Amino acid sequence: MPNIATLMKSARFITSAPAFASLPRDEGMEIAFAGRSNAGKSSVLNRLTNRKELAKTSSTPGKTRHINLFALNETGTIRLADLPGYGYAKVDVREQRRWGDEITAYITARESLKGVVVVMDIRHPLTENDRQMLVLCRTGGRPVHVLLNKSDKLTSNRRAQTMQQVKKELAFLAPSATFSAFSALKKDGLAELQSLLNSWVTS
Ligand SMILES: Nc1nc2c(ncn2[C@@H]2O[C@H](COP(=O)(O)OP(=O)(O)OP(=O)(O)O)[C@@H](O)[C@H]2O)c(=O)[nH]1
Ligand SMILES: [Mg+2]
Repeated sequence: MPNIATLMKSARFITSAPAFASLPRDEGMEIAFAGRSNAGKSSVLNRLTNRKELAKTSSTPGKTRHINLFALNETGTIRLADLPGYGYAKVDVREQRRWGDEITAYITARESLKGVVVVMDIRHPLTENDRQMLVLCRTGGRPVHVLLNKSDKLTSNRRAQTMQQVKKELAFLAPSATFSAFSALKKDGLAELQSLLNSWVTS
């Protein structure tokens, strides 16, 4: 199998599923991107695939409302999933709860799911919803990587402090989780993320 970094360049949109039940067949491998609304999930996907607008990004939180799937190979057996963001206050409670249920179903039951990248804004890491997501992944036995995005927003000192803090908290919350700093804007941390994703699909 070619390196995932190479496959990413030929990523194409497959479908936008309004619910877990409407996802395409559960075969092959999938890597999901989860996280708080506006943390930068779609921007991270665009950076990985080197495409400006493969996944729709927005300065208005709550943009991604469906599970958006992208294929990395011709047959669609290697896929990326852009999950709807959580924790956006303006989405009404019923809708938030429904999405909580859909994401729970996805994380626990999607057999092709090889790992979950939980994208966080490095300035506000490990919110209550992020913690719930980590617990959910742990329950579902999914490998997790915490991606501390928007690292360009912090000085290198503050970044190092945050990394230390996150390391401590993860030791309790999700001992097997890995983490790294990233900037979808500046490409910082790209090679590290690519190599991690590659290990998920080749393991
Ligand atoms: N400075 C900076 N801004 C970023 C970075 N990544 C994303 N952004 C900005 O953050 C905002 C939200 O990015 P999205 O990628 O749309 O976030 P999302 O997590 O997909 O949001 P939802 O789809 O609403 O859940 C946009 O204005 C992006 O331009 C980054 O690394 N650095
Ligand atoms: Mg999005």
